[in-house]
Amino acid sequence: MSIPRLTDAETAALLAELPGWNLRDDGLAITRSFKFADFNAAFGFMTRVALYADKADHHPEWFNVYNRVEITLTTHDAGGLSARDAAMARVIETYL
Ligand code: H2B
Repeated sequence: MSIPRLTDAETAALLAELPGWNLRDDGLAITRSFKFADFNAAFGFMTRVALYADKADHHPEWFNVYNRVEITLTTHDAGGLSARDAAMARVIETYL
């Protein structure tokens, strides 16, 4: 399924809306690093994100070591950023 990519203006607006999120060098994804008190808090956060991702059928690329979580959002079906990544980033912010 093909999903429209965000325009450059939409991408800029999204980054302005979401402090802490950065555009990947290739412009095709947004990333954010999170640091929690400990592994329990980090994995609890990841569990909440995972349950949302499952419902939304939109999945993060992520990396975890102990209390650190790095998340990359991109839409494979769009070949870059889409409204799905924007929606997911907004939801992730509510889990902090
Ligand atoms: N996650 C992400 N990040 N991008 C996608 O394009 C995507 C996904 N597509 N999760 C979904 C699953 C698709 O493969 C299924 C078939 O709906």
